[in-house]
Amino acid sequence: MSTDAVFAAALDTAQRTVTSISQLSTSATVGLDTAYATQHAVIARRLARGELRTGLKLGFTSRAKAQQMGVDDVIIGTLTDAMRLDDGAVFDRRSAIHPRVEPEVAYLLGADVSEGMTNLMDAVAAVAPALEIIDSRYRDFHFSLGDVVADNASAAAYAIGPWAPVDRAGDLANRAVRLEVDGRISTTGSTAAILGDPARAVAAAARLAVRHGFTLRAGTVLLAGAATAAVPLPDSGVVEATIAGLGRVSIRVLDGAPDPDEKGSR
Ligand code: 0L1
Ligand code: MG
Repeated sequence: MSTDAVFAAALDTAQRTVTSISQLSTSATVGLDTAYATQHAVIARRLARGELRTGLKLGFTSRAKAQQMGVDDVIIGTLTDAMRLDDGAVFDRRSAIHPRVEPEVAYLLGADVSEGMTNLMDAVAAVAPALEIIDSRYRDFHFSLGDVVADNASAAAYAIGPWAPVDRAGDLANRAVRLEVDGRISTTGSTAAILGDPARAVAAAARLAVRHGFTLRAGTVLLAGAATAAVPLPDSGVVEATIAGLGRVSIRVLDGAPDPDEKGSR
């Protein structure tokens, strides 16, 4: 087996068995090419089990987080339908190792993004508030840049609030963001933390897509990045993100299997 296939098998097993593993980089050099090849192999395993691609996510879009990690560029990961939660749906805390949650801005592409496009925002149809649950498969959330890229940018689950047509949503460069747990403010921030303006996420994703073998097609959801630091997911409770003038989105966290009749739950 190739190195990326071996790494992918370890990460895939860690995710499915909800068991953390050691960093790949403790025993090997994990450069960006190997890391993205591993991520693609992890996703190929998920697709082979019947999952469908739904979108892409960016990570390290805030200067503070990038500096904290000692990196100077954003990273990209893949979303699938198995990670998607309906707005208000239940997330089973036991399906993740040490989950954290982030309030984000999501874009929906209405057209394919092609290399010749001058204004990439022309490809965006709608925008929405979103929640992302991240869950590093590495012990104690410790990783190198290569480790986290290989681990699909820690992607675990996401929920999207009501979509607004992008031309009606207005300028999202500096909107207040609030994350609440059971109605109590957990953290606050601004959409400006996302690349200075979340609208820059589409161009960033397009650049990374060309370099690392992703495609931005019509229907793709793009999680633009976190507007605040990630917060540990509570064992139970309602987690809600609000973006001023855009709307809100929530999930209900349960420490156990949700009622199987509950739509959009996992
Ligand atoms: O979505 C994110 O910003 C996470 C990127 C990966 C880094 C992390 O797990 O904190
Ligand atoms: Mg995120």
